[in-house]
Amino acid sequence: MSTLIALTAPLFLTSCATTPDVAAAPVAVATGTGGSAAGDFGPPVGEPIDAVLTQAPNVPDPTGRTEPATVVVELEVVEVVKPISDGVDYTFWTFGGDVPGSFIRIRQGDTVEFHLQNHPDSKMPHNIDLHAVTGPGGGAASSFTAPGHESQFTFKALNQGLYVYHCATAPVGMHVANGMYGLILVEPPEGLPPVDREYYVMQGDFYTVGPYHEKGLQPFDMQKAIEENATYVVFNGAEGSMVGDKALKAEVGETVRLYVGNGGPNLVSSFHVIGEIFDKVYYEGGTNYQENVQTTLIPAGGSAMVEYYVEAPGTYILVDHSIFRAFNKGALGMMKVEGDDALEIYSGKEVDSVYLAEKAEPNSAIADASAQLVAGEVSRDAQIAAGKSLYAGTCSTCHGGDGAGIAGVFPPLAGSDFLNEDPARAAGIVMNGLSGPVTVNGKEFASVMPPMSNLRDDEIANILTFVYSEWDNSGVTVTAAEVADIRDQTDRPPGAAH
Ligand code: HEC
Ligand SMILES: [Cu+2]
Repeated sequence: MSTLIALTAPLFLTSCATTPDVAAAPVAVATGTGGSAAGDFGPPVGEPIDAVLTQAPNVPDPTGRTEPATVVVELEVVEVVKPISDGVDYTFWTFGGDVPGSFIRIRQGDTVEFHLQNHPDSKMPHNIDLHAVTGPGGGAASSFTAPGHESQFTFKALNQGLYVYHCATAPVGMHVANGMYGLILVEPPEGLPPVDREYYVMQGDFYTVGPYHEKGLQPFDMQKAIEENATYVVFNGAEGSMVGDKALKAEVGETVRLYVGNGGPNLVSSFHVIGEIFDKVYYEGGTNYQENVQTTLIPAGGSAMVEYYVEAPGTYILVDHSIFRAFNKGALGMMKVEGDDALEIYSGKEVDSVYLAEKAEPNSAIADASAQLVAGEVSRDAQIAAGKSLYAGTCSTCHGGDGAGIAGVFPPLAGSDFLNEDPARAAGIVMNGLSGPVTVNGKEFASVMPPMSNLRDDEIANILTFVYSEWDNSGVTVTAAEVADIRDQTDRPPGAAH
């Protein structure tokens, strides 16, 4: 191991506005190959360059430089309230206004003059630890910044690679849990091989007082965070950040590179794209790559670059393959690929809506109903529209898209005397399941319906209001409050969520 890198100025220990002359300081590197020994460490050439920062999923253009430069990075910490899911708000602490923080792109050998600003409205002091920095604390000691202040420090990027940065102000876990992380790419001197599309995807786990999908502003739950019991696991700061209109895009015949990070604070990501094989994975964000990979591990506080060529059109699903996180905590995104069918490679139907449940399509209807509910009152029309999507994803597998069921196996919901007799009982069945025998329209069923324990009260209310509005059913409206009452009255079966 060659680790003998001597930077003469003690720049990481001081928190001051004057910048020691890092660029001019001699860099002594051990002889050897690779790592920080193989670089382009000449003095910065030309005028200082202002870094272009981007918000996920966008990535700045390649630096395109063949010589090291001084790069000025200005990053502002802002504390913002934003949705983490439909109808669920969270107070994020951000580098640059969004989670993950702004993407920073530099070249190995660059001298980075880093300015960290903390917005005057912030409640907390913050700092930054960049894993791309060689020096104690990765910049943290030099960048402690009170609200309304700015700090400055300078570092030379000795190692190429894709690095996480994060806040390291105590309590560190809490700052990271609130979204304080992002990626900095240090290109190799010759640049990375060109690709057609580059995207920035970063996973994070979040801990809220209310359970998954409980509406309203949700505070951070320290105890859940300590127990690593995540309420949400999401890409790019929110459930649904990359679905529907916001899906990543590519065309058949293009090469795609994803810069994937994991902010944690706790969980390791088993990053996978359903329907694609990674042609190359620069595992752990380093220099070497592995080929033909299905799922790559991304450590908390780590990264990977994954590359693939897209041969067939359709929707590809990005997940954390710890799969409950994808379907029940939010770790699901999409890449939509357009182009001519490649039937010799894949002949089949588009995204399977049964597999993906209500996540298959963008859900403005579900978002709308959630927003109305949070605002005070949700209209019957909004409930029906949301319930329709939820039904398609949750109930149609068994009861059919038309509510007809399957004779002898799944009872009908269309014109069901049993359903129409007692809406409260129907709500109880959805949350707790049902084990036969049960007689519907004169026919006996002796089967088992599992509890739909992923559904919250408002979702059950919307589904039932939809079901009752269709197929000659009674037309009653079921409210979230009514469902909540029923939940309070029933004993929850063991293992049921919520
Ligand atoms: C995995 C298959 C499955 C799914 C998914 C499912 N059900 Fe059922 N459901 C059944 C079965 C089987 C029965 C009959 C159980 C029995 O025999 O006791 C049933 C019975 C019912 C009944 C009472 C009988 C009737 O037809 O009126 C209602 C109401 C009902 N389901 C509603 C729903 C709703 C609403 C959803 C979606 C939230 C749903 N079910 C999802 C399998 C399912
Ligand atoms: Cu912080």
